[in-house]
Amino acid sequence: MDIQEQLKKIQDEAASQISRIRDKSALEDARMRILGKKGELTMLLRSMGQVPPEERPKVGQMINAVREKVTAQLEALEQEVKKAETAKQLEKETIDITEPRPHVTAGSMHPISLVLDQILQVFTGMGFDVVEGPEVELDHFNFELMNIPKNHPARDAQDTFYINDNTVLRTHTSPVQARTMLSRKPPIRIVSPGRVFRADEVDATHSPVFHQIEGLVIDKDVTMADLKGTLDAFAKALYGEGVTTRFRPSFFPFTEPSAEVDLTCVNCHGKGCRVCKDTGWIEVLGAGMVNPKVLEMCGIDSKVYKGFAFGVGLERIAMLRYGITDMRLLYEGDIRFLEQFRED
Ligand code: 2NL
Repeated sequence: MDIQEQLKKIQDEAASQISRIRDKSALEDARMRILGKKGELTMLLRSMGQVPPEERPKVGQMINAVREKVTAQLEALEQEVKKAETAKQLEKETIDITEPRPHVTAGSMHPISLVLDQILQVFTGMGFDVVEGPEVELDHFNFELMNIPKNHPARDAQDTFYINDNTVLRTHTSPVQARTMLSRKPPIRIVSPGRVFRADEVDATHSPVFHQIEGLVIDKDVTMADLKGTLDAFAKALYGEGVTTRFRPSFFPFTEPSAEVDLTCVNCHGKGCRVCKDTGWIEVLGAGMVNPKVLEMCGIDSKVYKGFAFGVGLERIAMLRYGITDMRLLYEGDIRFLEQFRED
C-alpha cells in the first residue's frame, strides 16, 4: 500500500469514526488516535525517510492536507457535541414555574409580643425612651427604693422568689426605673417592659412568670392631669376613640396618691357584659404620683421635681385584646393556638 493509499484509508476511517461520535470523551479518544503523538498520521510522517527525496514535498503536503481536513471535521464535531451537551443540561435543569410550591409555614408573633409592640409604638410616639434591666435584681432596687421596707408583706417569701438574702427575681420592672433615676437627670420619660416573677400557683389568670410594662415621667410641674391625659391617649391609641379611663383611689407604697385605672369595657363599650361583670369598666392599670420618698431615695429633689408612674400587665392586655380566657394558653406553645396570630 503506497502512502497515497494509506492516507486515503486514514481519512476515510477518520470520517467514519467521527460520524459515530456522540460525546466529548469519544471525541478526545479519536483526536489522540488520529492526530496524537502516536497517532496514525504522525507515524506516517515518521516514515517519510522511505520516500524518495524528490517526492517528499508532495507527500508532506498531502499528509498536511489530510491533517487539516480531519482537524476541521473534529472541530465541527466538537461544536455539535458541546451544543448537544448544553441542550441536555438545560433540559435537565428546567423548572416548571407553573408547578404549585410546597406549603411553607412561617412562624408568627406571640400575642404578648404583638401587644408589647403596639404599646411601645404608642409611648415612643409620645417621646418615651424604652429601658430594660436585669431580671435577677438586688432587694435594694426591687423593694427598698420602692418604699417597700423590710417586713413589708409584699416581701413575703410566699410572693417573692429569693436567690439569697439580698437578691430576688424582680417582682416588677420598677427597679429598672429606679436605676434610671439614679443614672439620668430629669426630665425623664421612660417605659420599661420585661418579665417579672411572683411565687403564684398557675391558673387561668395567674402565672409565676409574666410580663409587665411600667412608665415613668419626671419633670417640674408634672401633675395627676398629665397622668390622666397620658393614659387616656394610651387607651384610645390601643383600643380606639370610644375608649377612655376611669381612676379609682387605691394604695401603692411607691405612689401617693395612687389609683387603679379602668378602661371602657372593650367588649361591650360600656353597656355592661360578662367580661366587665356588668360594670362597663375593666381594670387594667395601676398608677399614681411617684411618692416623694421614692424620688429622694433615687437622688431626685422632690421639692423641684414631681413624677407620675404606671404599671400594666401585658398578659391581661393580650387576653382582652384577643379574647383569650385562659392565661396558660400563652405559655404552652401549642401551635394550634399560636398560628392564629399569623399576620399574612
Ligand atoms: C400595677 C401597679 C404600678 C408603678 C407601678 C412606679 C415606678 C416607680 C415609682 C413609682 Cl420608679 N411607681 N411604678 C406605679 C404605680 C402602679 O403598677 O398594678 N401594675 C400591674
